[in-house]
Amino acid sequence: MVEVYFHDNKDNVDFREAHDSGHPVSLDHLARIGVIYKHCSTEEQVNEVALERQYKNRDEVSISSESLGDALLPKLQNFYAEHLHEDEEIRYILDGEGYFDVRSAPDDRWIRCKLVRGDLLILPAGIYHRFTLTTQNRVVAARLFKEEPKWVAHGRPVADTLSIRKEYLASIQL
Ligand code: KMT
Ligand code: NI
Repeated sequence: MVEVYFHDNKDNVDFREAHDSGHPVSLDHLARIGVIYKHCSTEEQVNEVALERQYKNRDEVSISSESLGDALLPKLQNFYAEHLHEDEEIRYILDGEGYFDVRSAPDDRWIRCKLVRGDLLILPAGIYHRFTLTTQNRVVAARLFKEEPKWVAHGRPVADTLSIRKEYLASIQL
């Protein structure tokens, strides 16, 4: 089951550590910034969510030193750079675990979601986020896309000027 809390913002410690500030965040708070959490014990349930929300594509990624070797660290550094996408996206954990950090608004604080097997997160288009493994160092996840996968990750602060960012901020109740 997911754990959600404010990140402690300590940048001198490995980003795969828990970084738990001790301040929990409710699923309601997540929903207010457009992030939806669900637990799906079967892939059937994932398919239902995908169908409901009209998702057309998906892939599966395995992120670990076994699957990526020396490419793991550069990949993690990429995932951990704050960015947004222009489409809503679903992430579903098939095995292992990972942290999705999402930016709260309007306070701009990092909220850390620790996802384990069976956890599903819907990230709205235009939300700033980043991803990392836990100290378990391994995740297998399904990534679902509404349309063709849009890999472009728009970094901050350039992405502040994108219309999708403005639309996102307008869509949440601040
Ligand atoms: C993202 O959008 O940052 C990601 O999909 C990270 C990897 S998915 C486990
Ligand atoms: Ni992303």
